[in-house]
Amino acid sequence: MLGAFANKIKEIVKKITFKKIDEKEAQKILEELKLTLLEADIDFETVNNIINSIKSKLRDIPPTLTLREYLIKLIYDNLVEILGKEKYSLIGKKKIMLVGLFGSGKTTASAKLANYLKKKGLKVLLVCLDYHRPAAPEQLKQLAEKINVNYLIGKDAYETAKKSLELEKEYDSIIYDTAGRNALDKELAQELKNLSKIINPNEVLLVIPADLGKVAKVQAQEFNKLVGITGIIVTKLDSTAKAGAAIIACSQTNAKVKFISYGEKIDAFDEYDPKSFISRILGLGDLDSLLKKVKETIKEEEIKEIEEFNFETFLKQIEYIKKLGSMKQIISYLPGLSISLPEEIIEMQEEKIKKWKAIIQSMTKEERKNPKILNDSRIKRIAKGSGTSEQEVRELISQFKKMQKIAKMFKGFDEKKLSSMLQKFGFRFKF
Ligand SMILES: Nc1nc2c(ncn2[C@@H]2O[C@H](COP(=O)(O)OP(=O)(O)O)[C@@H](O)[C@H]2O)c(=O)[nH]1
Ligand SMILES: [Mg+2]
Repeated sequence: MLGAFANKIKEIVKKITFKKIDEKEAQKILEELKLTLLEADIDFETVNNIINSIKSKLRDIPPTLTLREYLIKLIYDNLVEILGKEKYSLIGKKKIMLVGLFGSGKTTASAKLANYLKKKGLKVLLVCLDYHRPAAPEQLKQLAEKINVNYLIGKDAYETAKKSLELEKEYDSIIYDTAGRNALDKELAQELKNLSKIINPNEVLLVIPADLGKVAKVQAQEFNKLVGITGIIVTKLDSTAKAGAAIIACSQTNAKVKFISYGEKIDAFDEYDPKSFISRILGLGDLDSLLKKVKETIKEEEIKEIEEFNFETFLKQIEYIKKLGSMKQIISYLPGLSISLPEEIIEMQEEKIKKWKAIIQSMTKEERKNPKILNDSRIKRIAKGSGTSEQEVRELISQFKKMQKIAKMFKGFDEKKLSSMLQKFGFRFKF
């Protein structure tokens, strides 16, 4: 729905979320982001500032965040910055005039806006100021009746505008639907200027269809020069691939996007909330759920990193088991698997773990990784080095072998399923 820009941003975010990245990779990703922003027609200086600011902040990652989490957060924050920070409210704005070219969606948006304000509990009047197209007043009338909102239709635009002012006290909000042309010609320009003088609106909202893409910026600037627009309604977000570019283009003008329309239905209309819009662009929900996703992925990777079962990981795993209390219960949850863990390991004393640590530390790296090579003379040497008896070393090797057998059984099991199941018990265990 949001077009090429959104797709590219989504790709970038996915790269960070689901793949391991280092600092070098982060720099590459930032170059990609830079190109994407430039392609969306955001001016060079803004883009450079954003990228440089992210780069310099990346040198100082907060201790509670990983590089990935921080990078996502920085990109998110900067997109919010580009697209406008504030959620907008029209409440309290009495006279609202909608302007825009023919077919941009003014009449539809007028009704949608009226409905939106009505739902907020305001008394709204819809005023037709388009008498160029014979069918225009009828269109407004039908829409107004559909949403059950009062409307004012007269003979011509100026007379109707003046008449509406007499009704001002009776309403919380008056919405003016004006005429459009195919282009912003002299006649339309003059009419809008005159109407604006009569009404003296609190808000002038420019209606721009999203399929204009980047051109939206120029149109916003032209209308702004003419009648001084205070905001933009971007319509037809549902029917174009250029929507992302249009929103960005509009956000680059002084008048910010205030509402979005994304369908023919009356309630396919909303306040433009940059944060939720960016969430949609990123495709992964809001920042919090995004960061949660990153965290989960990182956890999975950490688990994968626990190496093959050998003495190096043996101690780590014993400590996990101890923390868990009893493996038996977990194992009983695993379908088609009934094994029992050596009681000695479950009920092991701290004292013993300390001794085992000493023994393992006295092994060479090779011995730890490949316990098969532990012959009599090696065992003798290890016992001496760790201040334990040969029997204690043999006992450890025997326990290790038992664990290794279990590890092998688990290996045939779907590893991903197993570790995610174990994770549910707060247990990081990987055979
Ligand atoms: N798909 C879609 N169509 C829209 C949207 N807004 C307006 N339209 C349609 O666009 C056409 C022109 O709308 P209209 O309000 O008459 O434009 P106006 O000439 O500016 O008053 C109509 O057929 C509307 O139903 C929208 O957000 N999405
Ligand atoms: Mg119209």
